[in-house]
Amino acid sequence: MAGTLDLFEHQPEPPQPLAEGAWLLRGFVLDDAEQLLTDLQQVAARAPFRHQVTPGGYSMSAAMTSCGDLGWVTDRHGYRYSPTDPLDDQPWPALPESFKQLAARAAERAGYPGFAPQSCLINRYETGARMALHQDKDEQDLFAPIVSVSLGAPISFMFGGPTRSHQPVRWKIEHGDVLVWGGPSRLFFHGVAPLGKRADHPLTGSVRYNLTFRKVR
Ligand code: MD3
Ligand code: FE
Repeated sequence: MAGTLDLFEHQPEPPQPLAEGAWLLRGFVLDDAEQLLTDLQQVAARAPFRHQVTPGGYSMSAAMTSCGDLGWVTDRHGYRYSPTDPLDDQPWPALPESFKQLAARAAERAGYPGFAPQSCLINRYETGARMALHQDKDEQDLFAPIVSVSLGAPISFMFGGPTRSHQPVRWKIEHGDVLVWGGPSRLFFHGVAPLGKRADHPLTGSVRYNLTFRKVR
């Protein structure tokens, strides 16, 4: 028999469709967030956050690092996936067990069973940091979904369409939310509005982290 208090317990929300193949799992990682943040700090202790430079010569406002078999890098020569960290030419830190489990569980919940990421790109946003509208197309496998996990301060996520001319829709994305992108939405334009001055979270202060899990090849 369920006790009265069970009525008030956290119920997992059903996945919310954002576009064909794209799902928002609100609060999906709330129970795992502290473990994920601890493991994230371990990764960053080995492969520090850095502001990478785009081929056009601009320094990115979001600081990044990676873990897994491949990491996403950019410099004057272009965007690519690299098995080693250009800062020390050593392999990236391994994917923490908590990361792997979470990515697979979220993908499965959104209808993509058997997801085994090769790469986790970790973005760190501080006040004013943003990400301009872009497509993710540096991966060879465009059938595998991308799983994105938001931790810390909330942000306004911009979700466009298959071409740059589609007016983006803004979604407020909060700590614990997971987004899964597969099918047609895999190549949709997206970006992040500048992190607000008042953005705040008890676990991270004014910082927001985003993890994106990818199968690359
Ligand atoms: C839609 N990161 O790292 S996550 C990125 O919040 C990136 O740090 C943003 O865009 C961030 O490339 C957005 C949400 C996201 C990630 C991948 C997508 C949305 C996506 C791939 C295809 C379509
Ligand atoms: Fe992206």
